[in-house]
Amino acid sequence: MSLFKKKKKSDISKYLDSYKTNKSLAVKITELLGGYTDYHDDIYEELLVLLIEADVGVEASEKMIDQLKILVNERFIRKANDVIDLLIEIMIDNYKDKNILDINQHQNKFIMMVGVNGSGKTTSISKISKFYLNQGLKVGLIAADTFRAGAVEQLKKWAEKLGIHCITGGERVDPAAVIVDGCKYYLENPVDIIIADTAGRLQNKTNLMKELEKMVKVAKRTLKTDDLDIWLTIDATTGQNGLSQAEVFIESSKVNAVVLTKMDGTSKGGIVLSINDKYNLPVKFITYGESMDAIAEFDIENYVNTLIKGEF
Ligand SMILES: Nc1nc2c(ncn2[C@@H]2O[C@H](COP(=O)(O)OP(=O)(O)O)[C@@H](O)[C@H]2O)c(=O)[nH]1
Ligand SMILES: [Mg+2]
Repeated sequence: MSLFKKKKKSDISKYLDSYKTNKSLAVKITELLGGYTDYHDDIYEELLVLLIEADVGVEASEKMIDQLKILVNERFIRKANDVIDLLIEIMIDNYKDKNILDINQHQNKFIMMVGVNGSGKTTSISKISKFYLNQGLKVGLIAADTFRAGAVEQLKKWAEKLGIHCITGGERVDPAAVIVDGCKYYLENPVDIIIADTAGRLQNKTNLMKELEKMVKVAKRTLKTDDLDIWLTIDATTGQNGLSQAEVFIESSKVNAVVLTKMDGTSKGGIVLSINDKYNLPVKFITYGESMDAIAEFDIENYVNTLIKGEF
């Protein structure tokens, strides 16, 4: 089997591993629904609490439970298993409805990675680079986190390991200038995908916004395209708190996808549905460990099935 094309089966087992903490949710739902054939309001209330506890978010959970209630009645559903299947169907449909652009079919040229410090930008960039390299694509990096000490070196090291080029401008220089240098370099050299690392400090929100806006503007101008990707890394272990921290990035730049990191940690998993409901953002990749291969393209069907059933 080639390493370059991941088989469905191995993806599934990865998802299973990543979401194993959520098996308890499946068990809890089954236990809750198990003894009933008539689903009254108290049960829906308890189901709502289970979803909120799993990090699905209050609003998204309420919306889904409301839909569930209506459909259980309309379709005369009585068996617990059928209720669970319906909940899965609702979760998948809601996600798909909100993502008109299929991010997995979208061919990207320039990706700017944004997100709070420590959320996993630099590590994810190296994993994503490897993912695309494995598909035979040429990847180039731009080290535009010129703020955090050591950030440029960290990315350079990954680039060396992967055998790819990394444009740097040194530390403490204008990150937009590095972006321009990088885009120019990659225009003149054969590269399919450029990935730019950025600084994630939140201490000065206005500066951060201005800086990100400027980087996007110069990248668009240099590459002569409006079709740029801005991906936001969210640390899954930070749950709803991570989401509110990420809001500043969603406000300041046109984020079009999320890279959900550290799914191997203590994440309760439901966060994907919360991100999607709140911000209409699809999840492009999930990462689940320190190894370079601990990354997978996100698949909503696998995810929801594992979240709710803990199995396939
Ligand atoms: N367990 C685990 N740790 C991760 C994952 N992704 C990143 N990390 C760790 O999180 C820390 C911060 O990552 P880094 O890429 O430097 O974050 P940045 O500040 O956003 O660039 C590092 O110690 C990484 O090894 C992941 O998927 N799982
Ligand atoms: Mg970094």
